[in-house]
Amino acid sequence: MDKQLQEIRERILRELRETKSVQAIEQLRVQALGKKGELTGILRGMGKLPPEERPVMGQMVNKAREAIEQAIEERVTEFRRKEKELRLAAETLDVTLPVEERSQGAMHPMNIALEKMIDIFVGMGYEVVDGPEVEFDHFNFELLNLPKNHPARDAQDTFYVDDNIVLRTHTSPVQARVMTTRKPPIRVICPGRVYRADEADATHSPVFHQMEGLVIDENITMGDLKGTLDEFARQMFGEGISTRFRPSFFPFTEPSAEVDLTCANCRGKGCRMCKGTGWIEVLGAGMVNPKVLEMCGIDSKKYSGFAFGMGVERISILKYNIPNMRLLYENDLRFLTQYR
Ligand code: 2U9
Repeated sequence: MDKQLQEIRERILRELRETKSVQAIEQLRVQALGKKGELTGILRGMGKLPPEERPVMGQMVNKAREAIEQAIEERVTEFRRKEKELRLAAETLDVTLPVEERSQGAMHPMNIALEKMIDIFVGMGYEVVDGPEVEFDHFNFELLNLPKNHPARDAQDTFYVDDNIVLRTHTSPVQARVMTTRKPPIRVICPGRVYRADEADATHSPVFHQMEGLVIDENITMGDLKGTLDEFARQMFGEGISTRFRPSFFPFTEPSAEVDLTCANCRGKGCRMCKGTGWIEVLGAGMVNPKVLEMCGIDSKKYSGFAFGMGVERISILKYNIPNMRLLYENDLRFLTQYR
């Protein structure tokens, strides 16, 4: 029997050295030491031995078992070590390798400017309100004191869908809708796309963007308008930038003003950008025409209000020194990625 034991021990140890996986080791362990294993078989057969030989054989079997278990443990440890080495090698990250160029997105300068414009007025308590771009003549013109035969309506400026429907020429109809559906106090800004039947050139586009604002309450004065726009100018273009009102006319405001801002380029000293004047015309504003208040169902004896309108392209061009409005629409990444 001890020859058999010797043969089993040597064969198992040899096969162990040739195993290629932990599963193969486990199979070998069961084959040698399991309930039906070869060593277990030897132990079962010891009953046939003379009693005085059994303790010696028992010891030999245990020694063989220990040798096989030791060898198995070493083999498994070796496999685990190799596995860990391979995994670490696979997960190793060489941080010195050059990364492939991943182009990042960038916000469009007009969106950057518009977000800032909105933030400034939301910070002053205004609500952002949106409205339809295909708009009734009624809201786009009539309620804004631009009756049917007014020159501002003629076809060269307006895209007509039909006699009563246009592509909105400003975002004023949104304020008109607000005034016909809400009671004062009203404090809204209305950013959005507007359409003019203009030929596209360096400073005009048939589609452009505006942000208008409207405040209706008791005792609203021109001083409130001036103070509001001064604060907007300061927050948008920096300290020392203020407004200058020049008399003007719009049918929907009375009095009306063209509003200049201190030239951000020369801070008012005079330069090429402001044609030496130190001022740049940026927006329009005025006190809401009482007729407009009345047409929108608001008592002009009790309430007054101011309104302003500015072009988002114009604000962006001034803020970012953009030489030509076309750059805003051509989607040239060399231009757009400057604003990361
Ligand atoms: C209502 C009443 C009054 C909005 C106003 C302007 C002056 C103005 C232009 C500036 C440059 C449009 O982007 S632009 O081309 N806008 O000059 N807009 S007051 O006045 C309103 C609006 C709605 C009910």
